[in-house]
Amino acid sequence: MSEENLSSLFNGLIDGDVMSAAKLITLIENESPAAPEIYRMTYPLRGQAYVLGICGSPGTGKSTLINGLIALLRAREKKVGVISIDPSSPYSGGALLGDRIRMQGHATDNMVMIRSMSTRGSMGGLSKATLGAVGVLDASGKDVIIVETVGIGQDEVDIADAADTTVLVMTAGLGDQIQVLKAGIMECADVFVVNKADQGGAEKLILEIQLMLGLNRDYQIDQSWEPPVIKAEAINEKGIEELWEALEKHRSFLQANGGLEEIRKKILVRETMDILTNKIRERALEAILGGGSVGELADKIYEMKKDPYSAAFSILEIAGF
Ligand SMILES: Nc1nc2c(ncn2[C@@H]2O[C@H](COP(=O)(O)OP(=O)(O)O)[C@@H](O)[C@H]2O)c(=O)[nH]1
Ligand SMILES: [Mg+2]
Repeated sequence: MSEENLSSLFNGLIDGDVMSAAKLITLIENESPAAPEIYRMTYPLRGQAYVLGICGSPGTGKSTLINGLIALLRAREKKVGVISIDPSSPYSGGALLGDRIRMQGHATDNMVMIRSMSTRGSMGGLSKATLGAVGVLDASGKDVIIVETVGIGQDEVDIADAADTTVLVMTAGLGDQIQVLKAGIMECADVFVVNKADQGGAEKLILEIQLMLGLNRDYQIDQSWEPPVIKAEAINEKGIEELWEALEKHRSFLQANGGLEEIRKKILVRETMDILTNKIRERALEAILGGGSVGELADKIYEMKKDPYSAAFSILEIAGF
C-alpha cells in the first residue's frame, strides 16, 4: 500500500466515506504493514464516539434490538457504526446472513456502517482487530459505535473491557440464564434487557435479575450505579426508547464521576498490551525458528530438553529480550 493510497483512504475516512473506513478496517484485520501508520493517523481523532457493547446468548434478539437502536439514532441524526462479531463456529453462516437481512434497511445509509468480523479463534469473544475497528469508526466521526458479541462466559468480560457501556440481553425460558448470571457476569453489565417480553415469563426473569443484583450489590466495587433492567419486544420495536434512555443515563453517570476517562485508559492499555504481546511472540518465534516454518516449532522446543518455563526464558534470551 503506497503512502498516497493510504492518505487518500484517510481523507475518505474523515469525509465519512464508508468504503474508505471498510478498507482501513480490513488492513488492520489482516495485520497489514500499513497498520502502524493507520493507528498513528487515526489515534488523534479517536475518543469522541460513545461505544456500546451488546452481548447475550445467540437468538436473544441482539441484532433486532440494534436495528431498533439504529433507527432511533438515525431519527436523531446520529452517525452510527455497528461491529458484529461472528463466532468462529461453522454454523454461523445462516445467522450472519440473517443479521445482514435484518439490518438491510440501513445498509445503504451513508450515516450507518455495519461490519461483521470473525473472532478468528481468539480466546475471548472479541476479534483481535475489534478494538482497532472501533478506533477507525471513532476516527471517522461516528457518534455511537455498537459492538454485538454472542458472549457466553468470558465474552462479556471481554466486551465490558472494551466498551463504555455494556448491555446484557436475555430472554425468559432459556434455562441457563441464571446460571450465566452466577458466573460473574453481573458485575460486567451496566444495563440489562429482558427481550421477547411478548413470549411471557419476562416479569419473573426481571425479578430474578433484580434479586441477583440486590444480592450482588454488596460485592460491587462501585455501588453508585444500579443497573436498570429494561423490558423489551425488539421485534415490535418496544423498549428501544427506554433502552436508549438508560444508556444515556449511564453515559452521563460515567462522565460525571470520571468513569469514562478510566474506561478509555483501560482500553488504551489493553490495545497496547495486545499489540505488545503479539510483537513479543512474533519476535520470539522468529528467533527460535531462525527462518524455518512454524511447523518446526514443536521439534525446536522438544530439542531444547527443558521444562516449559526454562524453555520460554531461553527463547526470550535468544530473541534478545
Ligand atoms: N417473539 C419475539 N421474537 C423476537 C424478538 N426480538 C427478536 N426476535 C426474534 O428472535 C430471533 C433472533 O433474533 P436476533 O436479533 O437475530 O438475535 P441475536 O442472535 O441475539 O442477534 C429472530 O427470529 C427475531 O425475529 C421479540 O421481542 N419477540
Ligand atoms: Mg445477531
